Amino acid sequence: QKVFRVIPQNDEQVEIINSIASHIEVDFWQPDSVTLVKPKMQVDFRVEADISSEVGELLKESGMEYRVLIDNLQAAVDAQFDSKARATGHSYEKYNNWETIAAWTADIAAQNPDLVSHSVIGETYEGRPMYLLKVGKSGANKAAIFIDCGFHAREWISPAFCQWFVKEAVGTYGKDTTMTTLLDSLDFYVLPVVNIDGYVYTWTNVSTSCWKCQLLKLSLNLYLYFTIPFQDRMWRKTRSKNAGSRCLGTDPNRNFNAGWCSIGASKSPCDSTYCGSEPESEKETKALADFIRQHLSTIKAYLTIHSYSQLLLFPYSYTYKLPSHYEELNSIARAASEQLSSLYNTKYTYGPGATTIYPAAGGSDDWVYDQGIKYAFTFELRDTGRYGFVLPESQIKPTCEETLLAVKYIANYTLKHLY
Ligand code: 0X9
Ligand code: ZN
Ligand code: ZN
Repeated sequence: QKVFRVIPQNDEQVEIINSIASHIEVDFWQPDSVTLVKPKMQVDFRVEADISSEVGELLKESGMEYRVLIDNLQAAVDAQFDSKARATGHSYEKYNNWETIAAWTADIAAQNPDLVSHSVIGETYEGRPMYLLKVGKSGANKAAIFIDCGFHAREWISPAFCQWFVKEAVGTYGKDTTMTTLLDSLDFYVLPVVNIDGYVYTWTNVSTSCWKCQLLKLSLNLYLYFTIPFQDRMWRKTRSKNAGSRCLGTDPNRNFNAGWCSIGASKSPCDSTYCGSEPESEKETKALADFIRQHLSTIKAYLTIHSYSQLLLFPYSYTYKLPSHYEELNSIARAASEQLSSLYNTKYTYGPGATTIYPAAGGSDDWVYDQGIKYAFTFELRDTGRYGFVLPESQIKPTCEETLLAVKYIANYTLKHLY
């Protein structure tokens, strides 16, 4: 399979991308759905290897310049496990499967009883407990910061960051003055994986040795409908059943009650940005929203970690209207991006979601902001498309270290500007 990057210059070229997507199986990486493609926008999508030359031809004929971003996705998927520390069990510099992450939440709490506690905020569609870690020195009525990871199943670097954050918190408390102050005065609620069922699904059949595709290739028609080998690793949504459809899952970041399904989201269950049957239709988003509603008086900042494209976004995404705290949010985002870049010179773009990435309703950041949590940010971590969702494990450490600087900046700012 290959990943293409094109920048359609006009509506006509957008139309061509639409027609390619309606004739063959195309997986949109950025934006996440064909309906979001607009002129002048950078578009990354994945197609099967055996039709990729035709796709290339077609793009060329229509005068669209393109780049092959990933020439061999299988090689990139294999290369994501390039960490030297290949031991079994948990590692902060590896992608850990759900079982390992679940065990880690219990272990880290047991090993740091004065700093970390462990609870369950709900259950996923498939019945997995949603573990939440509370990190901070115990104290009376502390303000809190909520951080979640793993909304979108294929964005593996995101859960890796939540684990990294907790490790750094417990490992540098009492050594790093900023971290010590933060944990003395604030609590961090860390939800390491929101969409656990989806995450588990991306771990199944990672290296399908493709006897199924061989069978399916016998019938070209069928083959175009089922892309067996990588679809699993590239899954985005939850895994819930949809009434009246064979397609599974809802996009959890289109499922919140913030301009729900009005823009940049799909009403059809087969799309990767399906908004669900109603706001909070998913058990996972409902559990998250319930927890936040119950802790509205203490939660002062909300950070949700996604990938990829190196962006720091804030409200709104469901409307082009600027949030009332635009100036403050923009300057926080600028300073946090500067902090992040200071380590490895990684360039981040920041701004309101609607203009910086694309308008898309039903996101958790917008919902939380409208609930009165002023400091609401979405991170889109590394990279800008070289590896996309299959970021090699060797980049976990640098990605998490630089992101930590931005997160500490926002946390410290929040602490100094409690409201
Ligand atoms: O589209 C999304 O949900 C996020 N990008 S991703 O590529 N990780 O899927 C961006 C979310 C920005 N915020 C809202 N749309 N509310
Ligand atoms: Zn995402
Ligand atoms: Zn460190």
